[in-house]
Amino acid sequence: MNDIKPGRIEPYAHAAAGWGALKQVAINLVREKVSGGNYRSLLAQNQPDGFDCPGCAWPDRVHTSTFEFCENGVKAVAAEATSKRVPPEFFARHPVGALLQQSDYELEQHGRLTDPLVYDPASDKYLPISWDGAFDLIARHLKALPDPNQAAFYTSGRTGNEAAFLFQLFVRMYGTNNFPDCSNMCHEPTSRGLPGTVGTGKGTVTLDDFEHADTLLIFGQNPATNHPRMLGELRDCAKRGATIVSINPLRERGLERFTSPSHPIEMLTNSSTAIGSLFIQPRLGGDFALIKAVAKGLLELDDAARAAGQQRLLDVDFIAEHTSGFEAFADDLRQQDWQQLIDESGVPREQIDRLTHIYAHGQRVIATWGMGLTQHKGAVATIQMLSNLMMMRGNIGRQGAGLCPVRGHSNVQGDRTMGIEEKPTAAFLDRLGQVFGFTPPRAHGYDVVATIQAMLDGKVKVFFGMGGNFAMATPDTPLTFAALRACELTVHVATKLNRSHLVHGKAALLLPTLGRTEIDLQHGVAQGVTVEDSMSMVHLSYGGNPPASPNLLSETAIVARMAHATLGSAQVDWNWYAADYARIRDAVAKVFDDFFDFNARVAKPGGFHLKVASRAREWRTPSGRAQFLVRAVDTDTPIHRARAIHGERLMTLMTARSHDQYNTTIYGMDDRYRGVYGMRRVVFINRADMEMLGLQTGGWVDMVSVWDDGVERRADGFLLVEYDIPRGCLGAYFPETNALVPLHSTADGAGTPTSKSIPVLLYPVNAPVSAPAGA
Ligand SMILES: Nc1nc2c(c(=O)[nH]1)N[C@H]1C(S)=C(S)[C@@H](COP(=O)(O)OP(=O)(O)OC[C@H]3O[C@@H](n4cnc5c(=O)[nH]c(N)nc54)[C@H](O)[C@@H]3O)O[C@H]1N2
Ligand SMILES: Nc1nc2c(c(=O)[nH]1)N[C@H]1C(S)=C(S)[C@@H](COP(=O)(O)OP(=O)(O)OC[C@H]3O[C@@H](n4cnc5c(=O)[nH]c(N)nc54)[C@H](O)[C@@H]3O)O[C@H]1N2
Ligand SMILES: [Mo]
Repeated sequence: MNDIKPGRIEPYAHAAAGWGALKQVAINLVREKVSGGNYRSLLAQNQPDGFDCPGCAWPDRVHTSTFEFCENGVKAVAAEATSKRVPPEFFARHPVGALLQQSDYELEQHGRLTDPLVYDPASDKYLPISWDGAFDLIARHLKALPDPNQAAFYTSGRTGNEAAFLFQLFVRMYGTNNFPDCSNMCHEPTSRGLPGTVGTGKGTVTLDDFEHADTLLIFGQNPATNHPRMLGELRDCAKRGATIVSINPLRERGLERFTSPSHPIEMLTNSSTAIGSLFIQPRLGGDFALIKAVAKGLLELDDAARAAGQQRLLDVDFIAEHTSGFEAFADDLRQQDWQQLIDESGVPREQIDRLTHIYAHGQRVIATWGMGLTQHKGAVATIQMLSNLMMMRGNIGRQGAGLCPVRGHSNVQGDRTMGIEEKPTAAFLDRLGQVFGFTPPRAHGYDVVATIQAMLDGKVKVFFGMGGNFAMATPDTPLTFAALRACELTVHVATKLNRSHLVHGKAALLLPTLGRTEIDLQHGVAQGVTVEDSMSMVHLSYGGNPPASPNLLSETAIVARMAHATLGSAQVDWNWYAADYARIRDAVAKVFDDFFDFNARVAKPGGFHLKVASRAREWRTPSGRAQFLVRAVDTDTPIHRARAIHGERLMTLMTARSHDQYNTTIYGMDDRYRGVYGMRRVVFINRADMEMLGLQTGGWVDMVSVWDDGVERRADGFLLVEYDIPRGCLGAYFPETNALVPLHSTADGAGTPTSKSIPVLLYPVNAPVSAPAGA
């Protein structure tokens, strides 16, 4: 592509956001050839009567009228509002085999899909098909399966609540709970971990709490890239004098200095706000030991305070009134060896003590976390240890304090709330069955990893993807490709072309859909969809742009027509629901008590806050109390085992996002804040490790995973970049590195692929011939 320049590495010397971000916005609008009319859509982003930004799940300050500027939100919107199209003629010219040769970047750059397509094996091409023809094909396949559990239904987190609700209803009436979703690869350890401690798998704070917090602990997150609007909040906290600690193997730029594009003075004077007060750089996966160390340190400080007759550092009233299990937890902390915590966290004792001091003296503490905590073997235990720590000082369920998982996809939390869940509770199934008069399947279904294995084993034969890019987002790429190719039928509902559409089953459909920025007309009436952000605010979103093609259907309409074709409409009149989304919301209100008066409440500007019981100090645990959990340091991880064999040559690799990507969608080749330009095949490494391995900056390596099943997993041709990263740790971008993640390397108790702790060895190579142009 002509906008790929030769690669270069050049440390970024400026604050995050600011003019650099504004320039990128202009570049993206031009690159996507966004038409004049669609420019206006940018102004409607996150406004009361506009659309919810399809970028991330960070909430909006709806009451302010200022345009909350966000470079990466603009990229997401521009990508959808692009004037480029991929009509059927494109597919007539390009067989699937040829498209497979293109990079992920090129595939998405072709633009928006315009018409439903069916794969023709004779010509190896996608050909046009009518919508009715497409739904008949799906229905025929689904009806032919001897067991509904031979189909799996994937959801990516952009799908609105209405489509998600109808989707799960259809799939359960069809007869399965096979709901793999992007959440399985993302915040699943949060959703599985928090119920064990505080009873509810969601965050306990709202944006208002950020105005009152005096201490913020940011674990494993890169907000400058992934949640840029969060930086505005952190800026205000920093200006107020709050202490902000970043716990991250990398010192991410946006957590150091930030120039707010929403504040003209800061922009005009080229000034910036320092964000972070303290940077702690644990080794990859070291957070559990670090958090446990802080808990132990806090307990020791409290013991000393009590002995000296000084004010206690534990919130003894909260512990007595609201929790159970504290004594066992404290005993375990007292017996815990200090040196083990220091060794496993990779954080020196002085820094642990500093963090402990900050935490012990913070009056209102918020802990936030992202993928740096969730994509590890011990992720569930880590999140539970973080809840333990927060409970020790009663930092849950009071103003300015709380747990704040920062979700990814803009409606990933809402989709789960609507029942996109492979392990549904009996209570939910009872209610769903009662409201719609059927017997929902009880057996738990497959998550992402189990779906891939089931496809490989011939147990899942039909794969339906509601958005996303299953082939590239999932681990063990060659294995996943083989799994998809073994299917009888693969179906993808998508806005843009991606590799999942090309790695298809024997029969395949590609169904184009409306994006959230587009007007969704049903019987001439514009429909809004609802979404739930990371802080449980539910609000309406109305697209304003004309659809990319007259032949697009909304996701809701696609579900309804597929359901009608498969199950008929005797029991549920699917198309009646899809004709007016308010009818679906009424049904949602019947199934979920917390959605009472749904239509009325969501009509108010800004919507409403969905009740989170733990925020109200209502603990939905078996004991009815918040539960302290004893958790031991895990010294038998794949990393420990591989290091026992390979010694210090064994490296731990994390795979994260560059600044110019949205998950598997590559917008460009730069990672500005980390100083990488024009390339993606780079690996960040500590200088001492390079010396130890006899490697040099500018050298090239292949990476090979260390796993115990005899399968060779490799990713070849990465440029070494010296970086401030702990010894023994590496960083690279996904999806290029997904081939290295073993399918069965997952988080205990959550099944999330361990994409941030992959044991690898490096092998030097000559510069690859095609270097360095991208994916
Ligand atoms: N522009 C843009 N926005 C996005 C996305 C995108 O791709 N592009 N993706 C969306 C989605 S789905 C999600 S889930 C979120 C993801 O947002 P993040 O959670 O920020 O995700 P990552 O880029 O994977 O980076 C995680 C951070 O964790 C750090 N880290 C890695 N391993 C560890 C560890 O062991 N311990 C600690 N403490 N830190 C660690 C990395 O250095 C990095 O700073 O963003 C959402 N928003
Ligand atoms: N190694 C590694 N792997 C990871 C991660 C990691 O950090 N490291 N992160 C994981 C995480 S956190 C996540 S959430 C997953 C993401 O996994 P997915 O959600 O499956 O992937 P995306 O890249 O977000 O999906 C992009 C595609 O969605 C389609 N799309 C965009 N908008 C819409 C829409 O409105 N409707 C429909 N129907 N389709 C749409 C477009 O066709 C686009 O190509 O990846 C995971 N994979
Ligand atoms: Mo995510």
